[in-house]
Amino acid sequence: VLITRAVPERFLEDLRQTAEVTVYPEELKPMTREQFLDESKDKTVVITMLSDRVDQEFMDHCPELKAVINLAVGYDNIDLDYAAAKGIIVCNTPDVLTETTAELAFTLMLVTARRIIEAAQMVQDGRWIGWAPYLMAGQDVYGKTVGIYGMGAIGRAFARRCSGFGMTILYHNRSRQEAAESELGVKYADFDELITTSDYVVCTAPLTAETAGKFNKDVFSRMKEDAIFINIGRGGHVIEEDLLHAVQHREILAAGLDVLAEEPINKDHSFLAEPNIVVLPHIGSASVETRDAMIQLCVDNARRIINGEQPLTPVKMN
Ligand code: 8YV
Repeated sequence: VLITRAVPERFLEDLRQTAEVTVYPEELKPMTREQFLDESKDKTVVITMLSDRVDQEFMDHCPELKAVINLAVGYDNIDLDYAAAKGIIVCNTPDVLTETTAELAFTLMLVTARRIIEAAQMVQDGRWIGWAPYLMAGQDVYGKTVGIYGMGAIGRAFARRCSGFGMTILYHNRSRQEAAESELGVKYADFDELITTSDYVVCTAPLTAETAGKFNKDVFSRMKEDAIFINIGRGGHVIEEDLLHAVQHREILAAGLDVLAEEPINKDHSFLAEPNIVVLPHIGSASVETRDAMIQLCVDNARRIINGEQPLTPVKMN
């Protein structure tokens, strides 16, 4: 088994009883493509991160490969069709990160609405010299309309939090979610209604060919001018220059982004010069409890596959 990023040794004790385990020692730095190819070529199972591209070249390069286990619920870094064609199992980490990721989405909504980063920065910079009625005045979240794009597990967990804030909750999803409608009181909207009537538009969807570039110039220009756009799905849903233009030209009020098209970004990225764009370093599922659970789930999947048992969380192949 290869694990492509450093994880605490305590998770590996059981796995080491059944398999030879190699752990890439870096915590933050991804493997280079060459290292990834080279280290994986004789492995049976590879535990991957989103930054590891599991494509045809990779799978052809690893003749022993039985399974790829992604430390994430998303798996847009993996060519699923090719894995299916080669009989390679793909696993992910659903469920264990749902609440934590919904919590981060809600945090981003509050933080952008109430200008928390800007306000804290003002104090830190010594620019807080007095009180004024509209000093760092943001806008309310309570009682507003939220439009959730993607009503999967994270979308539903996010909707539950919105009900506590007395919000009108719209959602758009490729299929209607009747159970969520009756349980959570959310209302299905077509995409156009979602973007034109919501005060907060929140993207929680997985990235697919269908959703790539979905949030573009035309969409931002049709949002309310006080709308705030939140993205905790994937950066690929957004045409970033269109979002920048929309915020700069006040077509929408602000954006809170946990995910970007290319990650990481450096400090010269044009988003960072905009006080109304808050960027986080992809920390949706980053609580210690959740990361522990995700790592444990990956390791349990690996052990079961090595022992010839059914994995716990295989991704459905078409
Ligand atoms: C991952 C994520 O934890 O689960 C996902 O799809 O985006 C995050 O929760 C992170 O990207 C590490 O791979």
